[in-house]
Amino acid sequence: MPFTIDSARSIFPETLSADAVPATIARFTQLNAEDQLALIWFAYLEMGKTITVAAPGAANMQFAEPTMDQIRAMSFQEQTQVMCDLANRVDTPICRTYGIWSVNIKLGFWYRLGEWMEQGIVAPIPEGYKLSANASSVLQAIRNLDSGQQITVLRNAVVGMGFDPVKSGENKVSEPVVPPTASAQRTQVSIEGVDNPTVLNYMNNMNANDFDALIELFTADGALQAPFQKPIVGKDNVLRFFKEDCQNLKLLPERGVTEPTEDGYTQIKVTGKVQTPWFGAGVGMNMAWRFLLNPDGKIFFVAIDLLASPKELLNLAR
Ligand code: ECH
Ligand code: GLY
Ligand code: GLY
Repeated sequence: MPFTIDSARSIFPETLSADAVPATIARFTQLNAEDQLALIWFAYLEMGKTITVAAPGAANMQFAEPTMDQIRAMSFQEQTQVMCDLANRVDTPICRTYGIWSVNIKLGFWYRLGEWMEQGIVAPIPEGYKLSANASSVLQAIRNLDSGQQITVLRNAVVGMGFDPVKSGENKVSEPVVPPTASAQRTQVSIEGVDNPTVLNYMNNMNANDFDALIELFTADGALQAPFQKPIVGKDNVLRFFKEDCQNLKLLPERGVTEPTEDGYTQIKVTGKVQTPWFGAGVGMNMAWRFLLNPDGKIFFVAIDLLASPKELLNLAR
């Protein structure tokens, strides 16, 4: 076999991903808990002026409810302690519960806490709170990002909180899986420069939440690399990721390039936009997909990158 997962990761090396996102997260993580919470509060309020976040569905929140009720019943001081513990990743029962929630449940939890902070049910950020100089500079760095990068920073900040001693894969708590879109209601993408059926089926099955069909496009040892993550390897793990973290995404691929490579393998790069159910059409993230298909047309590797700038949408160089 001419490729390993590791060598596949560097196909289309010219692709410029948004390194400002992990760089900002790294700086954010260095801040103390009070600054982290206040910074996100300020960033979230500012972003709320231009983009609208969708309330999580009730069915998606049922797993967080007991914890939410517990927090609601606490004093302001206790609530502040819980939020600081989450930011500090302390080993507490609530931080462990939070640690095994899927990304969407974590986001939904904070969405609800934010509402409660506004309504005076949960301890607010103290009036007149002054960010440290470092925190102000991180907030400014976030302001300078495009909206797709901003929401990725917020998401990754929330994902990093809590305590997960084993980085649980299997025993994650996640929302119910929605049924796939009925055939008659499905949309079909078209991609300028790409007519490869595997790639088109990948986009169409993802858009239809048809993860059982989607996973059959992969080789048994195939891998998927999400933005700023290590590859997820093997069909079982990739399928679990789809069901947990990929519901109701909207993939809007625009253009791409296909080229044969070693031993009958094919590499295909596609660029376009992606929308998350949290922001819908309000935020179009500039993305690239870098596929490596085996001689049978199965996906051996696909990397999904958040691009550094809209200019990168036109960069199809190998
Ligand atoms: C408050 C103050 C105290 C602290 C906190 C607060 C609340 C913060 C809140 C934040 C909410 C943030 C949200 C962010 C959502 C971001 C979603 C993103 C989604 C990106 C998805 C992508 C998908 C790409 C993929 C593709 C594939 O082909 C394969 C799969 C996959 C204010 C209280 C914390 C409430 C809601 C960035 C890019 C295309 C890789 C998934
Ligand atoms: N409203 C976004 C979600 O529940 O996934
Ligand atoms: N940060 C993008 C994702 O993995 O969903």
